[in-house]
This record gives sequence, C-alpha cells and structure tokens, in this order.
Amino acid sequence: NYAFWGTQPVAQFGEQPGTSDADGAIDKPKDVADVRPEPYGLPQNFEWVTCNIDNDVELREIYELLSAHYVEDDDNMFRFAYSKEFLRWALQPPGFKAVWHCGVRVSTTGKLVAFISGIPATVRVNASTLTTVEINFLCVHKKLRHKRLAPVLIKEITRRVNLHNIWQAVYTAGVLLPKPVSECQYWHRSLNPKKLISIGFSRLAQRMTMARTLKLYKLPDQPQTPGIRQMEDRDVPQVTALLADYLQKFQIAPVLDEEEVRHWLSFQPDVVHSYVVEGPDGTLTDLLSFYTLPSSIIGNDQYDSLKAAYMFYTVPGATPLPQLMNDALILAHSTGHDVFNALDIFDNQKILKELKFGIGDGKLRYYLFNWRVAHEIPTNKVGLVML
Ligand code: NHW
Ligand code: EN5
Repeated sequence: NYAFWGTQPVAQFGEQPGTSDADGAIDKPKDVADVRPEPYGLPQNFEWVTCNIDNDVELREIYELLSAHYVEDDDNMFRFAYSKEFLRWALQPPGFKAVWHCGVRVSTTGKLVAFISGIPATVRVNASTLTTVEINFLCVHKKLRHKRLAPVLIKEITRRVNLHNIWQAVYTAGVLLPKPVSECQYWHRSLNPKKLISIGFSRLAQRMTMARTLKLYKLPDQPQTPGIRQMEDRDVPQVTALLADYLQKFQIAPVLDEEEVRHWLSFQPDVVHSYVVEGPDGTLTDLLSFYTLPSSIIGNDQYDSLKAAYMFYTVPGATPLPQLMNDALILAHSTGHDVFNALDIFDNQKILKELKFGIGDGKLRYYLFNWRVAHEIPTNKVGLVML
C-alpha cells in the first residue's frame, strides 16, 4: 500500500503482465503551459529555496544536512558522508540547473532541513533514448520524518523539471518502491580487512585467523597492466568513443557526449579516479574508474570514517575484466580506500567471486518515472551507475 506512489506515473506492483508489451510513457503527453506555475505548498514556517552550489556556505549546508541525515545501512552502523567536492561534481555536470537543487528551510531560522536534486541526463532504455533527470540526494532531517514531506519534495522537483519540458526521470534507492526496472545487489571487496572487522563492516570468517585474512586480501602496490595510467584531458575523445561502444550492449545506459565524459571521468583525487590503458601505438584500449564515497561510522571510538571506493565506468578492451578490476582494487587500496564496492551490474557477476568480493546486505533498485518497460531488466544488462 503506497499512498503516494500509487498516485504517480510509475509502474505499479501487480499490473497485469501483457497489458503493456511495449516500452513507453505512462502519462498522456502534456504541455509546459499546463504545468502548475506556483510551487507546492509547504507546512507553516517552511519555505522553498534554490541552493547555489557555487556558494561555499550553501554547499556546506547541504553537506552538513546529508552528513547527519542521509542514507544509513539497515543496522544504522554507517551513514554516507559525501564530501563537498564530491557534491559539487555530482550536482554540476554540463547543463545542470540551479533550480533543480531544491532545498527547504525553516523560515524563522533559515536552517536547511530538506533537499532533493535533479541533474540532466540522456539515458537509453532498450531502443528509446530518453531526455531525463537523474534524481538524487533526497533527504529530510531526522526530526521531520514521517510527516509526508518527501512526497512534497518529489512533486516540487517534478514540477521544476516538467517546466523544462522533461517528463521522465531515473533514480535508484535501497528501499522497495513501485516498481523497480532492475534489482541489484551490492558486493564488497576488503582492502583494509583489519579496520573493516574492527568497525563491524565485516567479520572474521569461520576458521580464519587475522593473519590468514590479511594474507588473503593482500594486494600488490602497483597496478599490473602495462600501459595503465591516470586519464588525462587529451584522452576524452577516445574514452567517449570507447565507452559509447561498450555501453551499447546494455539495456539501460547513459548516452554521454565528450563534455559529459570530461566532467564525469576527469581524475579528481578522492572524488573520481579514472585510468586508461594505452597500447604501444598510443590507442586507448581500456578504461577503469571508481568514485570515493566515505561513510561515517556511527558510534565507534577508534574510527570515525570508512573510505569506500565504488566501481564507476569500466570498459574492458584489450585487458580482460578480471585483470582490469584487480588493478582497480590495487589503485583503490594504494589511494587509501578501505573497501571496494560494486554492484552485480555490467559483467560483474562473472568476476566478483574470483576477485574475493563478498555479498553485501544492501540492495540497490533502479527506477524510472513516467516510463514503463515491457520486461524487467536483468542486472547484467544494467549499464548505468548513479552516485
Ligand atoms: S535514495 C536515498 C533517499 N534518501 C534517504 O534514504 C535519506 C534518509 N532518509 C530520509 O531522508 C536516492 C527520509 O526517510 C526520506 C523519506 C526523505 C527518504 N525514494 O515524508 P515521508 C534518492 O535520493 C516514500 C522515493 O513521510 P520520510 C532517490 C515512501 O514510500 N520515495 O517519509 C530519490 C512514502 O510514500 P508511500 C521514498 O521518511 C527518488 C513517502 O515517501 C523514499 O520522512 C525520489 C513517505 O514520505 C525514497 N528513497 O522521508 C523520487 N523513501 O507511497 C523521484 C520513502 O509509500 C521521482 N519514500 O506512501 C522522479 C521525480 C522527477 C520527475 C521528473 C519528470
Ligand atoms: C542513491 N544513489 O546498505 C543510493 N550498504 O551492501 C542510495 N553493507 O555497506 C541507496 N548492516 O554488507 C543506497 N558488509 C542503498 C545502500 C545503503 C547502504 C547499505 C550495504 C551494501 C553495506 C556492509 C556493511 C553492513 C553492516 C551491517 C556489508 C559485509 C561485507 C563483507 C566483506 C568481506 C566479504 C563478505 C562481505
């Protein structure tokens, strides 16, 4: 029973299979002229604000809201702690719009207590190339939970997006909502097992000592693939082509132009780490990337933060995927990450076990707003990563 989601143009649970044998929009087409011109009403003493990420004070306010109130694991041991630099990167891709960085403040004090964001993205779903927004960083202050504020934030961002003649959105969430296009699983590869065990992120396996565990997860200091190096600006045209070609084989994937590839894949320490493999003739054969998303550790007196690397876009060409991903582990470890996280998307299922990943307790569901797919997308046909 989804009082809000039941009213929205999303696929619903228990829809008759066969009523829709083709992908397509759920709502009838609308005009910008018909979009509600005024913002949705908020409870007394709350007001809408457009957040300016370029203003350090406003960026810090978003950072602090999310650091204290954003996503936690099921046991409330860890909470995502996106850095300010990361948020700037995530919220200001080419074509971003400040009005889609939507905040709610307490009128009397000015305190930022809720946020939701959208960024422009072209996403291909099966044969349809959709002009969409990617929705992320929906957050309501813990003291304002369960007051139906989230539906108001969602309706307001929808309105602000519709005003730009965009009618579809993509989002991911750990929770189950109507209705996933794909349900994926998190996997984790220990890089710093001693710390992970000490903070309760992982446990010593049966019949394993700490010494054997350290040996099991030990990695070389240097990547093993000849010709691997940090991605540079001059690589953007080749990387764009390499990535576009690779993403063709997935049923949901971004369509990225050179400017977007430059934005999403330019090396930025502790935000996004991108590497290419350059062949002897100077052509780029492979791409490897991961992003840095720390989590704060709730109530541990030895450590306050866990530094996690998340697999981003990785394209095996001349290098087999296991070898490329092993270099990703090496590079993440050598840059101080404690764990490497990946989903069972792309071709990962085939290689996670041999690289000593273990299954996590979290799932990630992919959703489309106002777009129906005839069939759920298998995880190995998902080629989209959201931050
Ligand atoms: S997923 C991370 C979301 N954020 C968090 O989990 C942070 C911690 N939690 C909170 O801040 C990545 C609150 O618990 C939130 C809910 C704000 C989550 N997505 O206000 P009420 C994203 O950012 C539904 C969507 O009383 P609350 C993606 C819930 O099912 N809906 O709850 C965001 C219920 O509806 P129902 C969610 O706990 C995508 C209603 O909210 C949700 O105080 C957004 C209850 O509201 C979630 N993660 O606040 C959609 N969690 O039908 C974008 C709960 O069951 C759609 N709910 O009655 C597209 C828009 C653009 C379209 C343009 C064409
Ligand atoms: C929107 N773009 O649950 C994203 N994380 O497995 C928002 N588990 O870290 C949606 N509970 O399994 C995010 N350790 C949804 C995810 C929310 C966060 C979340 C999970 C993903 C996670 C860890 C810690 C669990 C702590 C107790 C986990 C086991 C790892 C172990 C490593 C060694 C080999 C066996 C597995």
